[in-house]
Amino acid sequence: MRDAMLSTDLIQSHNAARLDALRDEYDSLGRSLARSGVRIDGIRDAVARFSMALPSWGCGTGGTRFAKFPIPGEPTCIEERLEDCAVVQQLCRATPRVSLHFPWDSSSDYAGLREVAAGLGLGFDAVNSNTFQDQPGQPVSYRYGSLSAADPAARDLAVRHNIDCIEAGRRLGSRALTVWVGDGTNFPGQQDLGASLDRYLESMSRIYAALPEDWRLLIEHKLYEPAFYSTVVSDWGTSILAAKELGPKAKCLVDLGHHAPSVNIEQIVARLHRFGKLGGFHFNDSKYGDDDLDSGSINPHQLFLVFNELVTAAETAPDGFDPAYMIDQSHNVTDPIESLLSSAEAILGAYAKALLVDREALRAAQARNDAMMAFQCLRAAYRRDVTPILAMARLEAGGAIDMLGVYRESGWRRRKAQERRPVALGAGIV
Ligand SMILES: [Mn+2]
Repeated sequence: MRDAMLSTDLIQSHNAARLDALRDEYDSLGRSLARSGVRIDGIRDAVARFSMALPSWGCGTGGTRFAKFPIPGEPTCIEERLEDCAVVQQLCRATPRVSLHFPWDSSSDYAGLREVAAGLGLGFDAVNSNTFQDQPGQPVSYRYGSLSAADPAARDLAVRHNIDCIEAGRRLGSRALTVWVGDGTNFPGQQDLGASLDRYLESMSRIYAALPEDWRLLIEHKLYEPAFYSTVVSDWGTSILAAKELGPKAKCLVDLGHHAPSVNIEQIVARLHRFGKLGGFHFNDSKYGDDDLDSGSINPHQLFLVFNELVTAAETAPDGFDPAYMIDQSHNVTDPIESLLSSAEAILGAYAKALLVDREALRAAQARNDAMMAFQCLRAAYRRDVTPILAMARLEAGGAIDMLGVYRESGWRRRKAQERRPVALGAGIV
């Protein structure tokens, strides 16, 4: 990294004061795991290899559709959003890529932006299109839909925008386009439910045709919102059917908050993998029907069970297993950098626990229909406190043992509040 965002001296002195305690806790956990036949260094190394993307838009306060409450010093442009992502990466070392959203992150010089990011130690992950809101001066509105709109001019505009996103992504070094549309209806009878899906598929096939050879098209579904009666791509069933219809480069993206409450998401993950269509994840958490809360803040057990399926899937993947992982949440009451750090830790923790599952014992218990011992295999792994493993992986990669402690002491946000122009109040973007 050419330009470290935070003082490396600060990180080193913070780490030095915490190193003995970490070693003690890591060694103690290592002895305990060894008694179960697990090598702690192997888990640490696997955690160190895991990475996820940061959403550029997650660096600002999100708000809800009612309002947004900006904080002083939040980023106001793509370059400042990249700076904040670099702070997260510098401290946690598990978020080396950024996912951009167009036109929010539009630039006249994507090659230049790629260089700026590289200078900050960052690359780019999937690019995201936006046809769920109109832009100033837009010739035709998405009010009644975009890729599935009845108006062919709205569909053309939405397809064109997605192809522009691919072009921008190509220059940034991305290799995937994520498409989510808010298209749907608020009234029974408002649209023909079959015809609107046909129009969506026809538009998506035009986007698919523009994909470079080594790209993936990630289809994101969402049960409802902003449409409250019917949504065109509402569930994983629609998503996998669309992905199969479009071709091998089309895969399904699972956003943890985009399901009905009580849906078994880990089973969906297993199903999508079984049919070769598991393409990516958006991590967040949900209490009711939202997709905004910090990863692992409400139901960390569900996150663990999702990772349990991912670890199983990685073991059985015939030709590599490489889903696009990204954090996708809305920060309304916290400093976004702190939420992203805390969420990255929750995600890595769920992964580390899933790696601790004794899969041989699990398969044996499943084969003899021993429900209790099969469950105990998962429970034993879930009960472990893996924080020393995560901290050790971070430390060895140059990150901070106590990420939030360093961040607060650095005064980053206070400094940025002096330098950056204030963000206007206004309606939130979810
Ligand atoms: Mn999402």
